[in-house]
Amino acid sequence: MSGPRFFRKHPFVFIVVVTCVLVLAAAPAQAGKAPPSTTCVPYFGDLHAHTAVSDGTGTPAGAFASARAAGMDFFATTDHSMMIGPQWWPATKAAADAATTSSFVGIASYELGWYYDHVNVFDLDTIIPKTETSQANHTPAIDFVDVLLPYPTAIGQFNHPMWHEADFDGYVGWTPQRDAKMFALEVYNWGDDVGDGLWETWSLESYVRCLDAGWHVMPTAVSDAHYVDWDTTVAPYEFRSVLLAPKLTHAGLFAAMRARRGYATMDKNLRIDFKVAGKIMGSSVSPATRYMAAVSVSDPDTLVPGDKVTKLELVSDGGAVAASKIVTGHSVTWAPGVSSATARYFFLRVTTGDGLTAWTAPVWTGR
Ligand SMILES: [Ca+2]
Ligand SMILES: [Zn+2]
Ligand SMILES: [Zn+2]
Repeated sequence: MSGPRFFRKHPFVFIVVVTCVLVLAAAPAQAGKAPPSTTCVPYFGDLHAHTAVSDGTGTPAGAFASARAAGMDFFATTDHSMMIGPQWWPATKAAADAATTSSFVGIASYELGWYYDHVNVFDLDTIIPKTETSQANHTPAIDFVDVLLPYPTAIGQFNHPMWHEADFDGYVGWTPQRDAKMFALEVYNWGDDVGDGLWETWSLESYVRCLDAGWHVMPTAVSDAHYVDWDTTVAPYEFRSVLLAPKLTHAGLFAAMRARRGYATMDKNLRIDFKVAGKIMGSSVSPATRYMAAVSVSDPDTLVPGDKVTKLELVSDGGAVAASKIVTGHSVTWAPGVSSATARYFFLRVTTGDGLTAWTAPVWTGR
């Protein structure tokens, strides 16, 4: 939800406000797009959904309207690139722009597909042609990322990594150039994961495997909806990808993506502020032997017992829990200190009364 709308509904709830200034300075080569504000707000939305433009139903305009009605701040339609075609892309873009206001951003994006592996591409007006015809087209993550390299603004998200258990072939093939192109990994994909009973374990393992392979990605939670209402009104669906941006605009959200500044949550309005050594999630700090973290988590649904925060975990390399704390409350804080001479990253994992609920982007240690 947007700040103003949130205030109208919950005028007395403290809003976690985080500073962006250092993070924006550290974001790769998009300074021209960075908004002038230095204060970040968490914006809640979805970065993966389909319409009848490809293999879903309904129109992009309908998808944006549905997301808005559900209280989302942004929504991306990501129809399959090989089905959008040149005739649909302008119309999809026009629908996204028409839906965009001061309190909502519609994003026209698309999903590049091979047989197993899919990548959503953001901030690119050109459709990169790709086909998905046979299992023979299954290729390692390397080949996915390389098709983005010629397009300076394009950034990608590793989609549903455990679909067919492919897991992007273990994320082998990291290079700095490829790393700069991939900003996110879907840890929660409603369409593909829920119901198999293993998805939480798989998602955690996949996210850690990707981070351990060197990729700088933030986690996202998406619908991958293929039907009308785009899951936005289906109880108890509350998946949200959260982007910490100074402004609710296309440029502001894309800058947040480039800075890996955000988190994945299965609660529609859980607010997380997570810093290490004074730097916000998505940042890199200088290598050290001791790190101080600062955590603030709050949920405005104070009458919902399941939304109470029950556990906070600081997770590091290999998925190891470096520190944890049992808590209880709809608004909690924590300031753990961790000694390590080898850790390459720390991220926060949040459990609520409903179970494992949210993971943040890491703070990287520069190792
Ligand atoms: Ca909530
Ligand atoms: Zn897909
Ligand atoms: Zn999809």
